[in-house]
Amino acid sequence: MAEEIVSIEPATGKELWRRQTGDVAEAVAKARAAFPKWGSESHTRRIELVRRFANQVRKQAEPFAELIARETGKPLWEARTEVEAVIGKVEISVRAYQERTGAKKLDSALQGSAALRHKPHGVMAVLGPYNFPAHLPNGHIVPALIAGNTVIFKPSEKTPAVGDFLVKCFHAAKIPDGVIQCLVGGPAEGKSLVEHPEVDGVLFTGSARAGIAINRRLADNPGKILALEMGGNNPLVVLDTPKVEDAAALVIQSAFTTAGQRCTAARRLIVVDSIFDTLIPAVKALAERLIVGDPFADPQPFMGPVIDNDTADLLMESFVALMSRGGVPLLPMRRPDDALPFLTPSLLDATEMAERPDIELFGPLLQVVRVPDFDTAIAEANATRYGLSASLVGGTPKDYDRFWAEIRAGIINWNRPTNGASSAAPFGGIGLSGNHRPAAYYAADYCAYPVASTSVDQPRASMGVGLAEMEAEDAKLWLKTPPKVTARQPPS
Ligand code: UN1
Repeated sequence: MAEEIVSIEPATGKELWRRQTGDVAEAVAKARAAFPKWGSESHTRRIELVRRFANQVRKQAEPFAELIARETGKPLWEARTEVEAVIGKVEISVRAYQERTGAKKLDSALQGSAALRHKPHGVMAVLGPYNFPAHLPNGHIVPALIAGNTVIFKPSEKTPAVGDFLVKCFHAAKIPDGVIQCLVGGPAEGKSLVEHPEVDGVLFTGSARAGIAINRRLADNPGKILALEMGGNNPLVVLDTPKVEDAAALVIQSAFTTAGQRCTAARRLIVVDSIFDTLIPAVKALAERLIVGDPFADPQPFMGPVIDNDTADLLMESFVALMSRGGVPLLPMRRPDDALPFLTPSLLDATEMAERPDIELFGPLLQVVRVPDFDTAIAEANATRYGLSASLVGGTPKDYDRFWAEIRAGIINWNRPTNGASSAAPFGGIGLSGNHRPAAYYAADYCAYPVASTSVDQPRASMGVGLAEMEAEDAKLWLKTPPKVTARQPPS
């Protein structure tokens, strides 16, 4: 019997939405059946349709933002920025398709013409996260559709209502039902979608643990395209700066936006000794002033709850576990109501901790490390298996040059937050953060495969070398009906 997925509003604990889990085999058959027609539509037509989708989203921007705020708990002001990002993704993806995967004629030493063009893979499965339940999957869906793939989108089981709304906007734009589908489900549906032999590609955004499991599942299937956008244990390094308040604001934005539920959130604040005693009190003072509250509260909060009670439990336990390993609480994590997942921003000094666990703690928990100098700061920042984002705050242009050169990450900023990465740039990381298939501007690359062709209007060939002499009798026959080819030297 099919199970039900029930979505709970984190801020109230009330049920928001429920639906039976979808049928994977049925969805794949439908996507497969829709592929030949969609894949052979002209690019112009597909682009026209995704632009119509952007218009549909624009028309329903406010109810969409409200649903995102309700289902994720993020403040309404932030949910509105997510809807804007969904709309903005369309033009960025149109441009990216043309610039990265368009068609071009190649200069060729061969006779005839040579061309580079791209083809869609076929049926793509998109597995979405809950922190940006519309924008991040949309960043795979739109490029996949433009390239000519059909798509089955399985939203996170924590944010299925937003997934369903998003897909309805594609259908309202008259993109056929089989071309983009929303498959409601949990890990079991995700697993069978990934493994289904008729699924040609898997585009995943989520935790490293889940991404590694998918990678393992596809080990015998190297032909399936797999894009993994995973997490980070992102460092923010602070050097001397006269602008301490600004530095503190950058720390807060990096660590606590979306209640710390960004893959690019700063998890580790690495501060040189000379500014530590000035910066940390400023960060602490600002963190204490952050309003944590209901997504619809007026005035608006800075951050809402984390996604659910299990996540809140895990984060509270992690804070205590870090303390038991020698972490010193600078600002303890609090949970004002045990029945709801609201958490206050927290800071913990991890300098004296014996072994700092290199894991992604997906919430408002920032670990601080005090270092004597820039050398140690860089070594500390690189002491991770992840490599998504990193920022340097303060210092000189020369310091940033060095930081950029020595830090191992896919996003390296100066005097800017670790998060809020531009959709117009490639978005991905190294190590446990991804598998070298960055999304956003580079999503076009994994949504189509290149095909190189050379062509001439008639068959024209002859053997220039390596033929045995003909027997005399054969030669006579040959002379009666001479072939219409002229001997040519092979090209040098
Ligand atoms: C973030 O930096 O918090 O379009 C996420 C994209 C990126 C996502 C950024 N702009 O995929």
